[in-house]
Amino acid sequence: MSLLNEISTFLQQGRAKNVKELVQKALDEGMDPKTILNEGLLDGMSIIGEKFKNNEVYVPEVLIAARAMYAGMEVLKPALTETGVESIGKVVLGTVRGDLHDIGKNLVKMMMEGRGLEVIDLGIDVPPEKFIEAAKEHNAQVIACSALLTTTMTEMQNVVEAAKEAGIRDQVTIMVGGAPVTDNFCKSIGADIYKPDAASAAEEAARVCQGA
Ligand code: B1M
Repeated sequence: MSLLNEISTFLQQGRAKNVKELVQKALDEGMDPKTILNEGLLDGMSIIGEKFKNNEVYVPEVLIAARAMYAGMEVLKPALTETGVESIGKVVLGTVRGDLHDIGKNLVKMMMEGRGLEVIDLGIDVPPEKFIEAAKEHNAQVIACSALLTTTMTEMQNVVEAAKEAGIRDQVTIMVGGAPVTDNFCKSIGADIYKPDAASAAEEAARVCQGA
C-alpha cells in the first residue's frame, strides 16, 4: 500500500496518531504537502463522506475521522502556510448559522494565511450580524462564508442582506463556498464570488485584497 493510501485508510479508521506519523513521514520523504492533503487526507475524508451518505458509518465514526484529519492538518500546516509574511489584507471567515462543519473552513483559513492574509476566524454557527460586526471592527476587505448543508447555505443570503442594512455592502467582497454551494447560487443571493476549493478561495481573496 502506498503511503498516501495508508494515510487515507488510517484517517477513515480515525487513527489520529498513525495519520500524524505518516503525514510527517511523507513530508520527510519530500512529498508535496498539497499532494499529501489531496490524495491522502481529503481522499480519506471523501470516502468517509460517501459511507456516511450510504449509512455505512454514523456520526461517531465521522467525528473520529475528522479528529484524525485535524491531526494530519496540524502537521501539514507549517508546510502549507508561509510564516512571517506581512499581511496583505483582512478576511472575516466563518461557517454560517446552524452549521457545525468546520474542516473545509479551516482549510480555507490555512490556505488564506499561507497567501499572507490575516484571517479573523469566527468559528462555526455564526449569525449574520457577527460577520458584519467583525468586518466593521477589523475593517476587512472580504467576508468569507462556508456552508456544508443545503439547509444552512440559505443563511448566506442573510449575510448579504445584513451587509446592505449595515451600509457596508459596497466596501466588502462577499465570498461563498462549501460543498452544496454553486456559482449560480452565489449570483442568486447577490454575493460576489464563489470558489469551489480552499486554494482558489485563498487565491481570489488575495487578488481582491491587492486590488488586482
Ligand atoms: Co455532516 N453532512 N452532518 N457532519 N458531513 C455532510 C455535509 C453530508 C453531505 C453527508 C452526506 O449525507 N453525504 C450531509 C449534508 C447533506 C446536505 O445538506 N445536502 C451532512 C449531514 C446531513 C449532517 C447532519 C445533519 C447529520 C445528522 O446529524 N443527521 C449533521 C449536521 C450538523 C450541523 O452542522 N448542524 C452533520 C454533522 C457532521 C459531523 C459533526 C459528524 C461532522 C463535522 C465535523 C466537523 O466539521 N468538525 C460531519 C462531516 C465530517 C461531514 C462530511 C462527511 C465531511 C465534510 C468535510 O469536512 N469534508 C460530509 C460529507 C462530504 O462532504 N462528503 C457531511 C472535507 C472538507 C475539506 O470539505 O467542507 O466541502 P468541505 O470543504 C471543501 C470545499 O467545499 C471548499 O473547500 C474545501 C476543499 O478545499 N470550501 C470552501 C468549504 N468552505 C468554503 C468556503 C469558501 C470557498 C471554498 O469561500 C468562503
